[in-house]
Amino acid sequence: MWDIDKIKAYLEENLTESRYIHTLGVIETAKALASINKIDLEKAEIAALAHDVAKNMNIETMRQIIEEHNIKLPYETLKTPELWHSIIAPIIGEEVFQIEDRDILNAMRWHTTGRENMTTLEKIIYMADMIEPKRSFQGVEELRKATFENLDKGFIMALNHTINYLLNKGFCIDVNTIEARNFIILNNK
Ligand code: DGI
Ligand code: FE
Ligand code: FE
Repeated sequence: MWDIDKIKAYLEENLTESRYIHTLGVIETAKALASINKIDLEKAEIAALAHDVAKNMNIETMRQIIEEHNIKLPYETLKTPELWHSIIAPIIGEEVFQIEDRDILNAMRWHTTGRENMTTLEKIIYMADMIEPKRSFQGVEELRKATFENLDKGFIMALNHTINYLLNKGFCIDVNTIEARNFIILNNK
């Protein structure tokens, strides 16, 4: 079982101050969304607290951890280091924080790209990461409003926003991001 003080101490040691402040914002938003969507508040808090645990980790260290754990990834994920902190997060979650809950570990794992057929907790962490109070980008207010009205509606808007952003920047779009959007637009009634 996790020890929240141990997680906080690890984060204070390993995250920059601005990243820690972002994390506190994600906790606040995740708990609010959890309450609306009838999800366990403590699970939302732990997933939010730990989601960016590897964000400030050295790229070479992350590459090594991925290799050592023999994690099979689509080749575009392997070529996109911005995504690696989400692959490392559940490993630290399990091995260092003793988090055993699969839903929490998966919410940490999929917080950056999303994936097909996400649980409510996974969507909550994805959305809280994007709309926490410190986030400011064009359209964020509309996204906040939609997400608090209906999680899936906000999630579709968020995926559209992310894909548009990546296209405009000329970046590669991860296959999981595409699969997340295909799944939710085809299965959301
Ligand atoms: O870690 P945070 O900054 O809080 O947020 P995040 O985990 O959503 O990471 C954001 C970064 O991930 C940002 O640089 C864009 C990138 N990203 C998200 N989805 C994709 C992606 N980058 C690529 N190339 N492809 C994606 O599908
Ligand atoms: Fe992240
Ligand atoms: Fe984050």
